[in-house]
Amino acid sequence: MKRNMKSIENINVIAGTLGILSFVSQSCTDQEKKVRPNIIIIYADDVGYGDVGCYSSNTLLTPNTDLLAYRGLRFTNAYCTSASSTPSRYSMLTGEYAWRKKGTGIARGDAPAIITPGRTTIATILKKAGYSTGVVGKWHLGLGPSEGANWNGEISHTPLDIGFDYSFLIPATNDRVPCVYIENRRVVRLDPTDPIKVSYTEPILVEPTGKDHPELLKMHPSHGHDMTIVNGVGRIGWMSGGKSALWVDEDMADTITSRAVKFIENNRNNPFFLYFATIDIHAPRLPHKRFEGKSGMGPRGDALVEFDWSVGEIMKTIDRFNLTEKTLIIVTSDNGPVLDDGYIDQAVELLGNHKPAGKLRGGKYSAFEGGTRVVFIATWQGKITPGRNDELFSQIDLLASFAELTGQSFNAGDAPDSHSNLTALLGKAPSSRNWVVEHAVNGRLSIVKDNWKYIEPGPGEKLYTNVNIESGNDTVPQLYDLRTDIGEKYNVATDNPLIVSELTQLLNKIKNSETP
Ligand code: NG6
Ligand code: CA
Repeated sequence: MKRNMKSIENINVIAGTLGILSFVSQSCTDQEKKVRPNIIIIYADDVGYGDVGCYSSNTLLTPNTDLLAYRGLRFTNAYCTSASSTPSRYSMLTGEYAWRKKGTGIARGDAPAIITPGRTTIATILKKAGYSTGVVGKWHLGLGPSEGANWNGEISHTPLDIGFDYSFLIPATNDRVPCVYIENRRVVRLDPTDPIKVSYTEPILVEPTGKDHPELLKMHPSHGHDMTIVNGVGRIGWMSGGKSALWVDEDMADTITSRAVKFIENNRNNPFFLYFATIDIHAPRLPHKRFEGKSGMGPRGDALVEFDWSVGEIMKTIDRFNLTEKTLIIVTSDNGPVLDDGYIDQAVELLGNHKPAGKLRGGKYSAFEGGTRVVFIATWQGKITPGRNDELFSQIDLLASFAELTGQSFNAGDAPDSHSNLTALLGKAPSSRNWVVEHAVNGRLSIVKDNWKYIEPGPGEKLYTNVNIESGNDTVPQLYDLRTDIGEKYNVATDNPLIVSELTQLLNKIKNSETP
């Protein structure tokens, strides 16, 4: 089980096998940089590495996502930074690892803004470059000042304060109150005579809860999710009021996709950046009736079909305005897959042969690869040569890569962990990154370098029993040879003490912010 690290250092250079990129050393031309393409990030929620057709799942049809991959680059070695939503989103937008900053764990629905107004983000960079910037969908990065958002008036500390010109949000997750949309600084369709109250500490018992009134539920919890009932679903947190503003889960994909399409329509004549964060496929999975039964896998599979429909609507809009050669579209996910995430929706029972994490071990929350190695597709017709890209890529580098693409600079300290990897993103050169750090929900860090994966030791249960996901926790150091053991089955740490020591030191350096 020994493998010499030095001997594999060059393995990153991809063989010219059919469908895999081979590089004729190219950098991005000035011409390319001047193009200022529109940039769209379609950010899925909880979509796993094996959850779309083009990542080898023949068990589920995702024709639009597959077509996008066919027209562009399908990355096999791309990572979000964390195995849950808030930290992944924080890191991607700011270019700073969430684990460096307190208060970036899974946010409550009443959390204050986690990214301080004025902070450098992907949106501020692109706005400086002359882009119109918009965010539509799941936010989950807090809103309002430290005392909390004013749900009944003007909301401060929103995406509009960190570089976005337009925002249409669900504040946190679809299983957390408040269950309302927020457009720019206001709750949509709020009746001022029926003000919203939100609490995560003291029960507000004006409306029935899932705990006391299970007979009112159309979707039952398997764990948690038994507080205020909205649209027949028990949520995390309590709320009252805002009746006219409450969302209907089954219409959510339609609602946000139409806002995303409108944003593109309105900005089609100038460069735009759209961060479209879908609600699919996070629980509660309540896709629109027209997707019901389409996957044969119950609500989780149907939500994936709905997700793919949203991807298709964005693609159609870009095609309709002849923008395919002017638009870089990225599809990726905030963390790995989970089946039962708190609602009884037969995700486990109806799974069949489908493998949400593909060949990877673990899933959402986990330190194993299933937690953070994600679907990542990049298309830009005429600029990105279609194929498969096995280069190491991390969402943390999108900020600096977009800055390079649009000729913008920023102070290194403002986005300390983001380094441009533009040529790898566009498939023109090997990755400029030779390691990535992964962050599990319990805070545990792992590092991948030269196809070795090291997980730091520490306490914690091995199985998150509620969700039935292996955590990746162990009290001893873990080392996996991903080249031969992508499923992280064989811990070879004791056979390779030098590699363990090298990776431990590298991880410590990164933790201490020294640029290695
Ligand atoms: C967990 C929730 C889970 C989900 C997750 C956040 C319980 C028992 N579990 O705490 O259902 O909401 O937080 O998911 O409440 S994420 O994709 O937004 O990170
Ligand atoms: Ca998620």
